[in-house]
Amino acid sequence: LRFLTAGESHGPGLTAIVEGMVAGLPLTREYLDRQLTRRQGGYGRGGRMKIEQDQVQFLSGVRGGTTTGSPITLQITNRDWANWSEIMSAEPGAKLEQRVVTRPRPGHADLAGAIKYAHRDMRNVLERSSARETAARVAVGTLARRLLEELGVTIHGFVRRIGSVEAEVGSSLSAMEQENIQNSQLLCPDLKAEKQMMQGIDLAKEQGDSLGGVFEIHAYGLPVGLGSHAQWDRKLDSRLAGALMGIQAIKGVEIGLGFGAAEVLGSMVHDEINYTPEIGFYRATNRAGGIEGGITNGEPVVVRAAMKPIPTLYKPLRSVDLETKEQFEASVERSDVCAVPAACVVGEAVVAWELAIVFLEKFGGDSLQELKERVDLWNMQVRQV
Ligand code: EPS
Repeated sequence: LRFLTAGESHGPGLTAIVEGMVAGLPLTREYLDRQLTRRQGGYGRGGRMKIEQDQVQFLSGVRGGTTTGSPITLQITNRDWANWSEIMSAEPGAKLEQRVVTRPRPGHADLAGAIKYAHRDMRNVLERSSARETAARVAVGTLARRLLEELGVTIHGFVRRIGSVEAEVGSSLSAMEQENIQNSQLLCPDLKAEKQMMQGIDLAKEQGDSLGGVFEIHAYGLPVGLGSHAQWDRKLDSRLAGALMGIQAIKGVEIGLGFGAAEVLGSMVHDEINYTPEIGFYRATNRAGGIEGGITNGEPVVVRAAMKPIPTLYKPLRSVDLETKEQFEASVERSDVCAVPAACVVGEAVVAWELAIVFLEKFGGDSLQELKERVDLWNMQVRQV
């Protein structure tokens, strides 16, 4: 299972090609669009999201609402393209000079990217480094989510922290917390914390600043045995960390107790092993976050990721012009103040993708039916261990 995305933030749109998805998976545009809409939302988003209305078009690989096993091409149109078609045109006559960027934003890919690719116009970098690209990754990850659903796995993401405000959340989400997340503009299960988070975002906006935070993702219903201890790049935690770090603005990833495990004694970290004939092996706690030795242990997978504040600020930060070499104080026209809820939806998608990969790695199969039969057989065998 693999994919690539292409597309610029103000180009005609985003494209992804997915290779290796099983045949026979029921799939609708609406299913993908629901996640795209979730990604566009969240308190703290800027003006661009009022322009876009992300929807997927299938250009290949799906017929009559079912995958065929052929490569799936997904396309999402940028509505803002209408305002940029001459500036972003592929033709030699494009009006590039109209929106040349020579003033790099600290914290963005602008300057390092321009130096690396020898660009005098940093738009050539920022158009691709923009988090707009994550719309395509959500579409791709949602294909995986659909597959996981068929295998009895559900993915739940929520915002744990915005700036200095942390939500109080149990180690596994209650039905009430899941409902709160669905109704929250910040995907936050703790409604009291949500209010304070919103105040924090309002304050940052007033001050022309931005705010980051932490989101957390739980995956329920995973069998024992996904991933492997046998090689570094087959460890599920390694894969998840890489996928989450690959989301724009993510600066840290934790699994289970994460960094907290480094602060306490081993007896406070490891999960004791229990057994009953009805359940089989299980743990009373889940500090490991469902993964031991890079392999799922049957408990929910729990991961967190930290997002830095968005580097596009109204508040001037000092920088140096690429052409004149003069120092200036950056000013911008349009930006999100906080995009942690959006990043959380992207996080759910990339986690779903990595889980689908380890499922297919272990069980293989070219059709959904074949895969399901193999997973069912495995689950039966595990209960008899
Ligand atoms: C982004 C800047 C903003 C965000 C954008 C990411 O776009 P614009 O420059 O057009 O105002 O809205 O995010 C998206 C477009 C999106 O779909 O999430 C950036 O510089 O990374």
